[in-house]
Amino acid sequence: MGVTVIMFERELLNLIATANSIVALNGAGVSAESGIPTFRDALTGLWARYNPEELATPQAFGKNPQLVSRWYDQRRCDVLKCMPNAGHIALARLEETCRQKGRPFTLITQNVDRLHRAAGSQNVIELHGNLFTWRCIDCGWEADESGPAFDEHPPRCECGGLRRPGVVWFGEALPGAALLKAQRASGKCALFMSLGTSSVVYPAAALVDLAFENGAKVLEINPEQTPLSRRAHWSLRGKCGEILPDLIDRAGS
Ligand code: BV8
Ligand code: ZN
Repeated sequence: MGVTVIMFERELLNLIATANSIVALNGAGVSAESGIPTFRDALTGLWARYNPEELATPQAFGKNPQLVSRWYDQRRCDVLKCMPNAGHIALARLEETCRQKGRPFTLITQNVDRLHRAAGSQNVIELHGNLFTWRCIDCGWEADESGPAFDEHPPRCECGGLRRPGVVWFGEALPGAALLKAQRASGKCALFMSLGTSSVVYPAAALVDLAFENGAKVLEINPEQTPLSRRAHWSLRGKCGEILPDLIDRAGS
């Protein structure tokens, strides 16, 4: 496992074990150890010449629906072959322990791969949608697509409209109810864990401010420094799939 033995401060372990409310905000780094490229490096191979922020927009879909549909369908099929990793499983375990003790635990994810659900997490807020829900841009048709790759791009609806992935593109509003639920939980928690995210995509990256304002303690886990690192009470350099199971075990929660 190669986990650097990190002397978790007693206070952090105690907080995980007793905090009356915990929020975890996850980014692509949590799924990296399941073999899913993080958002910044999602563009490998044939996609290398594109910038994700250019492909993940309504304008890109309007301009080149075939290309954008192909990219999302490729990611959907790639994710179908992936399994939750030890980080996802540790978070599902923490949620269950908190539930048994009547302590609210809210998992907010920016990820679109649904691996938290696959790991058994129940209370998951998907801020940016997911790769599996596709909808018609004209008639509102919507369905979960977990089958093989589409044979036409973009898939065409019976009404003649084009079908798009149910993700939130740059420039699109996040689902109102999901964002409100995430903001409420972040503003009330005693411990906010920022896990595997570059903390640069908004408004998700602003949730931690609500936690700080409420006097919460903030933990970050990321192999790299982020704009949050200096502000967090604990910023652990390492992989979620390695640190989270160890941390949650030691907290005995
Ligand atoms: C909106 C779905 C307005 C699509 C995604 C201020 C306020 C509001 C908006 C803005 C603002 N400033 C700028 C904006 C605009 C924009 C934005 O934030 N731009 C950024 C780039 C500056 N925000 C928006 O457009 C949002 N919409 O605000 O609309 C509005 C309001 C009303 C009406 C109309 C409009 C929409 C944002 C959502 C975009 N969609 N995803 C898709 O997936 O294709 S975001 C995308 O980035 C993914 O969801 C991804 O999860 C997310 C965030 O990135 P990360 O998860 O952090 O991933 P990243 O690759 O960046 O980093 C991975 C990290 O993991 C790294 O730090 C790495 O070190 C670490 N790591 C790697 N391995 C591991 C690890 N960590 C731990 N363990 C490991 N093993
Ligand atoms: Zn339709």
